[in-house]
Amino acid sequence: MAEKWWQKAVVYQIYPKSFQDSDGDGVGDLPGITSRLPYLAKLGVDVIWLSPVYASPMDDNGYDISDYRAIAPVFGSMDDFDAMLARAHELGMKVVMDLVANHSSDEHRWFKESRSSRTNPYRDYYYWRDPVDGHEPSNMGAVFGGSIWEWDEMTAQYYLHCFSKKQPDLNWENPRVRDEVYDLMDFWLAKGVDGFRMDVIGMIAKDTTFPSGEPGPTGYSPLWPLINDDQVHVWLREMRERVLSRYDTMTVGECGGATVETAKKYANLDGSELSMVFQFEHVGLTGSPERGKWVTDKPRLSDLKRVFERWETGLEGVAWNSLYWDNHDQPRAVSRWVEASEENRERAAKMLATCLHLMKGTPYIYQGEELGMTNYPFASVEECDDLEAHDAYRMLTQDCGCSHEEAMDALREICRDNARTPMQWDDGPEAGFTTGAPWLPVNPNHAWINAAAQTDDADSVFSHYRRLIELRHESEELFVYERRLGDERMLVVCNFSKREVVFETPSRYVGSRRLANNYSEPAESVLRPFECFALLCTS
Ligand code: TEU
Repeated sequence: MAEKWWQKAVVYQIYPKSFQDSDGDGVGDLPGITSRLPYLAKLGVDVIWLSPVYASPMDDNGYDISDYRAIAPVFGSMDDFDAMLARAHELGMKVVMDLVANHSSDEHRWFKESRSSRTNPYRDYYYWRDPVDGHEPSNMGAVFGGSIWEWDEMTAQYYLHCFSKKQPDLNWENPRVRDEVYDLMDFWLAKGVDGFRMDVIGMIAKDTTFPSGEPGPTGYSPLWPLINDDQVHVWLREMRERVLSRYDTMTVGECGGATVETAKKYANLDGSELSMVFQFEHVGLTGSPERGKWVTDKPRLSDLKRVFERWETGLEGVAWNSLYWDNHDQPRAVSRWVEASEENRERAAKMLATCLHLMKGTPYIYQGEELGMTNYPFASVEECDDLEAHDAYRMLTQDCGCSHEEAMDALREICRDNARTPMQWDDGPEAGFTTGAPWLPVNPNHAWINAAAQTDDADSVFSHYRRLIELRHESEELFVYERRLGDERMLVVCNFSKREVVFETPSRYVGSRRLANNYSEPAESVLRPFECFALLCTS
């Protein structure tokens, strides 16, 4: 099966709120992103994954969408989006958007209609249920705390929300909901967007009997048994047939519960569903039944190796892996996966990059990971913005009996705000991110961890990522083979690209006879555009 473009690509995730502010309001925006695209082109990435920029009340920083076809004014205008997309394409980079279709905002027109009356045509766009014995219909807990059910006085029923109560779940059982989603996907693809990262797409199919389970320390039962792992594939195949099949897209599904077996369906190389999935086995290696992910343990290397070994061999030849250490929901890679002092931080960051980028699959770089950016030293939960962090602090101190410091240790280790502090561009005020007051504090270590200090330093973390990306591309651009006859060996090297490509001559051929070359002088360690030569030696 011919390789797809996204199998050779490296993806860079931008969290718009924290990437680059252009108007001094302290919040990143689309013109800011556009101004930094040359930086990404220098890094060499092929695809940008843009976290949501749609209209939103920002209860969950844009993962609560109130209009799927409008840009949030804080990020700019649709013209700003179009300019960013055009510039990215000019620089040879594709752009995939974040499709958040498991739920909308409670401020979306659909939900306002749905909650207005039990007979409203939009009522079944969401899940509404009567009380059971005067209580919530079931005892499952939401990801951001409390019940998955919220009482709505207007029509005296509960509505379902697996995340915050401002994120009501869309009812995918309703074909009109699916039609709406496919239409909005078409809207963005027709604008030239190159695909989607699909937020919690593994959760769109649910056990609509809404069972209860064994309550945990919070008094609620775990959410995950709600997921219907079979039906989701039916709807993804329908999505493929109705929309995706008409475009050359890359799609990556966030599938927290995916296993190697289900990923063979989600990410099958036959193109029937998605290009790839984000699985959560490695990022879920730490945690406890009582505290969930809010622990300070480091993952064991033996466990980490086992996870990647299983996914690399398990999908080989059948489906395609994504490869990632962090994203906007995870702590910073170099703070999370190793115990690195500042003295070893850069070395550790390069090691993590090398380990991940040379595996088989599509690697993802989260903004700032290429600089070795670290977690933030949050002193109090008030310094955190994320609704999940605030819920976690309450759960740890009230349900788990943790002290303030124990709770803060957990937040400093694992909270999502670690990844959301502003991008560190230089050692100047607010790290060059904004001329105003940043929405989240800039890490003080921007004084020495910043892009300006690294982009022209061959030994920097940035340059290491750049070489790894080149390496991935080179393997797509070099045609190298060796022939043997008795003691004689001939190495034939051909650069099929117009780019300079790093190439180290194998030691046995150093100093050997050079023939069939198309440049007069031998290459040092870089092949020039379309360079070819053969080396002849007697072993
Ligand atoms: O995250 C889904 C998800 O897995 C969440 O449970 C999240 O990872 C959380 O931190 C786990 O403790 C997606 C988005 O990536 C996230 O930013 C949103 O908050 C969430 O869905 C709701 O849209």
